Amino acid sequence: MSKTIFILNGPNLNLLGKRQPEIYGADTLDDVETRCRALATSLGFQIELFQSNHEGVIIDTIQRAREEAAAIVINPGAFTHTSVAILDALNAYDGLVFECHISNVHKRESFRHHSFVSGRADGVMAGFGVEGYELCVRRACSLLSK
Ligand code: CA2
Repeated sequence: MSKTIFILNGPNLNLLGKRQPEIYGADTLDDVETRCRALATSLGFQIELFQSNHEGVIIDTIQRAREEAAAIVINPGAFTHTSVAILDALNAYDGLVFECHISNVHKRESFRHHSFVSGRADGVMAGFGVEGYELCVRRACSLLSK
């Protein structure tokens, strides 16, 4: 079984730590990658972190995960609330899926309350800041080690 976990990030998450720190915090995506990699390595796994502003690229990466990753941690960004295509790609993936939102989407505008991804996810994280990514990686490693 693959020991790789893909961490996928959708549109605008390349701006993490650079804009709107009051909502998304001061850590960058590079910081998230460093911490998730250290955690995964300590638990005997490896991570690959991706970010794209393009829906098709995210779908291509989910399809690649079918061959290369035992779990996906995904923050689809705004595509969470719009993309049936990302849901279809995740439904074609057999491994574990964790949905991770930095902010508590349920405390925000009503259009952020619905997620197309949640119905496929094995777990959903929202409002734990960027620590949520590490919690998802920890859970994935725990389930994959059983
Ligand atoms: O809370 C989350 O993680 C979100 O997935 C973030 C998305 C938003 O559309 C979702 O409703 C909730 C937005 C990502 C934008 O990321 C930025 C980060 C820093 C500065 C500006 C945008």
